[in-house]
Amino acid sequence: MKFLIIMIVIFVLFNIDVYAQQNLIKPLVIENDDNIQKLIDEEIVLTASIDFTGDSINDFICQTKPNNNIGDYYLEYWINSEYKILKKKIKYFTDYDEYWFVNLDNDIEPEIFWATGYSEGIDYVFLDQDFENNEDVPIFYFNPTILDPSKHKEFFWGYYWDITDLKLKKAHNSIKLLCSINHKIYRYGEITVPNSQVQLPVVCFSGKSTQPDTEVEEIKDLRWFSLEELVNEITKK
Ligand SMILES: [Ca+2]
Ligand SMILES: [Ca+2]
Repeated sequence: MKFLIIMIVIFVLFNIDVYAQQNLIKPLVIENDDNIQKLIDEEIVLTASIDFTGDSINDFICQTKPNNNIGDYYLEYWINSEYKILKKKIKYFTDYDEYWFVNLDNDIEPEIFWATGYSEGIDYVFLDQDFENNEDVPIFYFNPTILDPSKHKEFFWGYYWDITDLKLKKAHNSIKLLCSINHKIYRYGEITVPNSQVQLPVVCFSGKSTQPDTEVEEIKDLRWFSLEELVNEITKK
């Protein structure tokens, strides 16, 4: 009985739903498609499938072969399910470049959770897709942490390879993220701290830490924020 009560409290506190859908969706590598190759002059080396438009039909992201004359970057084409090129991105080679999709607001297009950088420092950022201007615009940079209620220690550093999902709550037409803007985390290394932000907030993920001894500084006042509420709190006035 005591165990049951503890589990209920944990589920309520951390919004864990045993039947919950996965919030973070990763593109799935698929075979190259001749219809796509016909659209693009460059040679396609990798095609992934994901619904990045939010209409529940999978779209395509294609990496092309780097041009030897250019060297340090390649082109990435974002093509919708009707074989229309919606975005063409220049991608520079970095040590880390991983992204997931998750809808964080009331428009149907998913936002991008992007982990990128070098061994000296990894940036964690949410991006808003802007198809009209052919770009992905940073919404905010943050400190990722993993909440693991099964361990004594509550918070672990959220290396992207340890993250399994984002702590998200969907209620009353709003989507909320579990975050803290009251913490003592100081990041060493070469990371991006945008001028527009007063701080890098803590954003909570689920997952399992492979480096549980990595110290995470004090984090207080976890709260559910909508994207708008959080951006408003951390933007320089
Ligand atoms: Ca789609
Ligand atoms: Ca959205």
